[in-house]
Amino acid sequence: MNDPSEVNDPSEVNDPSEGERPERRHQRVLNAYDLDRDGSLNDQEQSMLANDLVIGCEAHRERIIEAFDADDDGLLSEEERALAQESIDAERMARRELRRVERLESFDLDGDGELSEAEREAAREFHQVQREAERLESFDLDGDGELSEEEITAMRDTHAEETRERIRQGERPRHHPRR
Ligand SMILES: [Ca+2]
Ligand SMILES: [Ca+2]
Ligand SMILES: [Ca+2]
Repeated sequence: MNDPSEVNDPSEVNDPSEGERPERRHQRVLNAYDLDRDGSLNDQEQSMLANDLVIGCEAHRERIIEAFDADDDGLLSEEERALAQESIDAERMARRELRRVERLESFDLDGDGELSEAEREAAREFHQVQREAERLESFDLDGDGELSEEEITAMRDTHAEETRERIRQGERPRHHPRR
């Protein structure tokens, strides 16, 4: 059933957060901290990113400890750590499975239980149209049906702030919590 050569599930590519392609995520992070918009991170921008990553890692670690420190000693024992990992992995797989099923429900037009190239293409297009509509709804302030330069700038600022906030919350941290 599973083709072993298919390492990445391409149907995941369109999900805006989970399954985001690493290079796109990298670009999003870069954009979020490139405050002067010169396309790269200077020392100040880099240290801001580094700071936020530390804050995020700490937040993530605290959440994990809160959830899995069964004996309340403020540390995760090997056992508690293993349990935490197991539970996180299980949750991730459950989410992935749910997305897969939802996608099949919407886009598996011939009902063969898989997304063909054409069905994937349709899914991609659908998501693109949907994203575009969402953008307009949120950022087309003068309601002329397109995004002016100012509206695009406002949208970028909003997205950048959201990304920075997510990083500070320790969502999708790039490093595992410290041992
Ligand atoms: Ca910069
Ligand atoms: Ca199909
Ligand atoms: Ca507009």
